[in-house]
Amino acid sequence: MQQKRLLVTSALPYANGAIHFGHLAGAYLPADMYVRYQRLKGTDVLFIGGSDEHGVSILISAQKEGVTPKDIIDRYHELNKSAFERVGISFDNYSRTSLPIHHETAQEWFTAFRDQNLLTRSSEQQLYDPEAKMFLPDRFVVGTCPHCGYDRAYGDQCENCSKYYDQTELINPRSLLSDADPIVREAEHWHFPLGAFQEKLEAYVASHEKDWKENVLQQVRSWLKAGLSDRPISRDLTWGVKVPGEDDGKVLYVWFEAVLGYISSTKEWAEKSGTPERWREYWCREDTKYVAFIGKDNIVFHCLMFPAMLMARDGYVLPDNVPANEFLNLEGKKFSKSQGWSIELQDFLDTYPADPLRYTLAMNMPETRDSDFYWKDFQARNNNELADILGNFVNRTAHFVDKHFDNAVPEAGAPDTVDEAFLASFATTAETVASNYERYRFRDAVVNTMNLARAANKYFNDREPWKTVKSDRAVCATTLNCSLQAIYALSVFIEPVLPFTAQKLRDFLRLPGDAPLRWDGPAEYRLPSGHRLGEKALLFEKIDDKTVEAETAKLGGIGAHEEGAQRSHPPLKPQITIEDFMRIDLRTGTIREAENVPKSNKLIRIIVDIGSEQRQIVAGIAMQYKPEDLIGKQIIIVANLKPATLFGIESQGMLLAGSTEDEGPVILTPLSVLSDGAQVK
Ligand code: B3M
Ligand code: ZN
Repeated sequence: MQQKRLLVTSALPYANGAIHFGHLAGAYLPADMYVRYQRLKGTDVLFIGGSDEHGVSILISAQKEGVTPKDIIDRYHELNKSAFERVGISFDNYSRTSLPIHHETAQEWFTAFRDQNLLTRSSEQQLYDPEAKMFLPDRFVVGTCPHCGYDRAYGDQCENCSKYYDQTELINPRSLLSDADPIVREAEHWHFPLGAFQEKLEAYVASHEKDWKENVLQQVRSWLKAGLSDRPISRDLTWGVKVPGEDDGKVLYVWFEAVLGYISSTKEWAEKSGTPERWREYWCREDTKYVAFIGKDNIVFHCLMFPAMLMARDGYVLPDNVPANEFLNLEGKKFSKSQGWSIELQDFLDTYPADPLRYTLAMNMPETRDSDFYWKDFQARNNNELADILGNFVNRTAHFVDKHFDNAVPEAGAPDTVDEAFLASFATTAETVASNYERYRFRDAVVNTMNLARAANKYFNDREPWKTVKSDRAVCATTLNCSLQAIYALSVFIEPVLPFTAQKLRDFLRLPGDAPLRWDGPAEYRLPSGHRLGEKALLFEKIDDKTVEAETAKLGGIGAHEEGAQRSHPPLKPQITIEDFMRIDLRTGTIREAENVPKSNKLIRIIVDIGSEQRQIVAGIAMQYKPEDLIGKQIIIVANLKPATLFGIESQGMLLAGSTEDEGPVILTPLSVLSDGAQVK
């Protein structure tokens, strides 16, 4: 099937917080780069986004601040919309799920499913927080994983072993809303028969075995392997899209309606453009290709749940690809607003231009594994790459043409082989970079784009126009002509990653009306001799060490101490007696062996010598420690804990470690070495 048009969506961010670099690098920048590249290719492309304005997290943000959910979503929708604009994310439409058009769309889908007799209404057991007086959503309850014993597992999925389960299966569940013990209560809910789509979804995923990213396939396969089951699609809440035909107080589960937000945003776009039916072209035609950009935590909803819904409706396109990214961290640690370990986009853009940020994030895009933003790296990319290579080449050329050729394109003489090879490299760059974008390899695309700027700089140096201007003016004119052609080529190729700079280059070139703003322009078109150029603009300003040091020092500082931003520790447990404590047998022991537990990214198996015997312990510390660094360390263990089996390995005790929501676990060790087996009291 010949592809006629392209539909691109980016995850709809919850409108209860400001988007940060991590979000940008995950689902927005790659989508925007892809879309800008496709526009240059002449593809009919529509880029859809919007705010996700329902869900419990928004309700909770409102409760915390003592304002209405509407206050929250209005604030963050505007904030994020403008942040996206400032950083150049070129949505064709940025909608909101609180709009009537979305409520109607979501309700229409629900009703259609119900009328098809696809949905079932049945009661299920759910955890209820008697203090907060509400049923607990999966992400607001933690407990011990029923499969691997990890003790901070969420209500839907364990971060340690990646298994899925029902929240009522958690051992020792704790509510994150209050310190009350949750109780199990019955609630009636509508269910979508995801299980009935198992085979169709398997075939769908199998058909993308070659073109989907490995990280995506892995997650999806593990779901399919576990077997899909019916999913509740309603919730007992007051904030959300009302379930049609139900009393107040029942809303559609946020994920069920949020993915439909892509469709309602497209409808809104079609209405605004005066062609209200055109949304169907993008959603209901076989010759549309649909690509959904998301972060890794949204994979299941976009690769299984949403496709099943689209299949059930018939006649809708399915995502052709879901190029989910991993996470971006900040200077080696997770983004955490409450600890001040974050950089807000709006604040950043008040001081720095967008393009160097886009470039830095693209060069560190978490395409296959988690990656980091470092201020030092940002400075180096800006100064040594953008300013010293791209900026320098453009500046030198512009300056030279202005000084010696009256700021017009010099007439090219007969090009020699070097000139020819240089001009021919534009077509090669176009091809290489295009193939990177087509395969969602954003970092490679940018590396190969910059390689042309590198080659251009080298060309300028090798040709030494400052010498030929005196010795052979015709050769000099050819050099400058080719250099200006390269600036035109760059103005096209950098557009996806550096759109603001690309515009500056076009302004400088005062591109003639017939100059194609197209991906294959540089391979075909040449600026005519005698064409007058515009004024050269400063492209990149260097960032000094002091600035970077000050920015780095800010992290974890202000914000961390602001009101309401303190780290929230779990509440203290009820008092115990000394006798209670003495029942716990704590001993010192030295780690003799350590190895990663196969197939787990969190667990390490250690052998600890506690004097009288050796103990095997499985501990969730693999993200923080390498096995080889543990050997020989003296630690403290709970020696009389009933053994438990984790990943098929018996764990005979527990080591002591401290942690918070964002730090650790950090292993606790004696201040000076004792003999092994010493009692700890
Ligand atoms: N708002 C979750 C998130 O931001 C959610 C994405 C919806 S995409 C339809 O991670
Ligand atoms: Zn687990």
